[in-house]
Amino acid sequence: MALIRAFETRVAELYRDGEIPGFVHTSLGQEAVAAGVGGALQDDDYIATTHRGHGHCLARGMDVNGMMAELFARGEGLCHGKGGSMHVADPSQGVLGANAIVGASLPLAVGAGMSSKLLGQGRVAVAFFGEGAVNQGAFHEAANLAAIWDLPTILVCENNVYAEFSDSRTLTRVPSIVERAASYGIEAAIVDGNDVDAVYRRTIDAAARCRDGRGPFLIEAETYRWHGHYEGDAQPYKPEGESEEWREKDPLEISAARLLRSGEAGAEELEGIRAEASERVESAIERARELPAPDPEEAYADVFGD
Ligand SMILES: Cc1ncc(C[n+]2csc(CCOP(=O)(O)OP(=O)(O)O)c2C)c(N)n1
Ligand SMILES: [Mg+2]
Repeated sequence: MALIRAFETRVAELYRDGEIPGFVHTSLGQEAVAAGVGGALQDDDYIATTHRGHGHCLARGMDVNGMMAELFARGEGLCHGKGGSMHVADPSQGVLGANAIVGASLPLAVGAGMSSKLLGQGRVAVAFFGEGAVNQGAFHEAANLAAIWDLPTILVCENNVYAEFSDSRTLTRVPSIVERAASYGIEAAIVDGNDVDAVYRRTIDAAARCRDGRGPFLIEAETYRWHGHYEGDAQPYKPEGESEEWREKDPLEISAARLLRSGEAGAEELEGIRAEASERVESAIERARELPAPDPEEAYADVFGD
């Protein structure tokens, strides 16, 4: 969570300052979902994520330097600078990619779950998606197939209240994601998405079910995005005081307080974790700044199967 917080905080600043091109959507405030799920998965499991996917990729162990270089559109980035923030991917880490198409993570994770099942691999596939994506056809087709074929797929809905500039509760007559999962016969549970332990425990259970052949599970993680839909969004649609209320439920502070209370960590150790995360991010930024832009000759490499 500390690494995601440091990464996203600096990415927001670098985007504002014009150092990162394209569009950037940060997951500040949602770190516990990424870390709780990421920590519960095994090394060969899959994830497919969204336009707000930096945290999921980092929690999966993706290389910080390669990710930062990708966001800077450098040739040494994980996708050779062609993907950027919204398409960063690393199949070697089981990351099937961030995705600019809302809802597209779902069919990808269902496909990965299907391959795991057919090959008898015991690998679990996670689809991260927002609550807005539940209004897309892709969610419904994917959920139905995952259910009827008992696929080892965990559907992780990050319910962060908003879809672009709308309160998601105004976009459907059935705002409960758990209820919508039930309509496909998929068991589901709501979890406090700002509590990393709760997310972790729920994912451990869901993954065990998947590996036992008991089919998919949906987790609705209730959380909030601290920033706008994209960096630069002035957020006039958020009611006064709402952001402040959610910032009181900072997932990092919740965990820190718990660790201090239980004596599992001391203040110095926690400070050290944050400092190390910042150092890793700063060093990735320095490195990305020095890297050259991709060679124009490379423009058509890796395109259409080349
Ligand atoms: C198929 C498709 N439709 C619409 C969009 C435009 N769009 C981008 S993000 C977004 C809202 C997504 O909301 P949600 O799923 O809740 O994710 P969040 O941004 O809150 O993480 C929309 C409508 C898109 N990228 N793809
Ligand atoms: Mg949302």
